[in-house]
Amino acid sequence: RFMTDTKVHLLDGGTLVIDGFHAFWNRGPAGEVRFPCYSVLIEHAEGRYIFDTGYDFDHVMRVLPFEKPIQDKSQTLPGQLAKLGLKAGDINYVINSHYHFDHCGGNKYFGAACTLCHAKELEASGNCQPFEHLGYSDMSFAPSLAAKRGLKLPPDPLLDMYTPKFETLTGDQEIAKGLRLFETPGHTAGHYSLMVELKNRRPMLFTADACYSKKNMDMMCISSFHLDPTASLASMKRLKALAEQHDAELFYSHDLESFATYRTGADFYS
Ligand code: 5PN
Ligand code: ZN
Ligand code: ZN
Repeated sequence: RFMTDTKVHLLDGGTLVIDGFHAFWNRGPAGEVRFPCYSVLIEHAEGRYIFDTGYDFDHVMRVLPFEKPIQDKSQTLPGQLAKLGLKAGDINYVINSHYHFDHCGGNKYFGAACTLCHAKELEASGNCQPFEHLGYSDMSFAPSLAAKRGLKLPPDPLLDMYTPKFETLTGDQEIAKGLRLFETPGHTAGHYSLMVELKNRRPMLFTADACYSKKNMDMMCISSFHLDPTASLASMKRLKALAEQHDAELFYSHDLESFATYRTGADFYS
């Protein structure tokens, strides 16, 4: 590949609903909170990376219809990539922050890519706690682990030809120049957040589910569905410290108000 400045595109993956007591643990208030899911495409001199792959509409309708997914065809990963003149086969690396269904639902499009994640996360997804089963309900990203858990995947032509190659990591890692993964465990066992350095602006720090929204950060209130509340809070504090140390801008995983201010579609960060 020829040298180019790194570009970041945010790929809109639609929205879901959770209860206020899940969005703001032990605080609420109760009531529907609709939030966005999105993927991050990084065009880098060393390859094309996608950080998280959103949710699969059919999976959510089958397993968690109460989360009321709204996702049109243009909000699938093939739809979002097509807007940029790209196909799934153009992606070299998939990075998963963690393996909850709303972050790995589109992995199955990327059979040609190398899949990066924390070693502990891959282990946890194949051997999770009983209260984590809903979070780790979409095992299509790793058909062999699904089989190990005794989960039968619904028929899907995409999966017939899908044998993902995983590369697991531990600790903080610079996976490519200016592309850094930071361990932020607690929400799950092996959760990573991602910092991207760019030429023309402050670094972008993608919290993923270590912090759902700005309001969670401002209130130091964790969201629900966590493995370890104490570790979750420590990771939120770590993200705040990292943002200060690197003068980075925080990008939250599930924040409708913030997402409305993010660049999407053909617009990008560089
Ligand atoms: C959006 C959402 N809904 C349910 C769960 C869950 O059970 O674990 C993680 C999660 C979610 O991110
Ligand atoms: Zn999650
Ligand atoms: Zn999530």
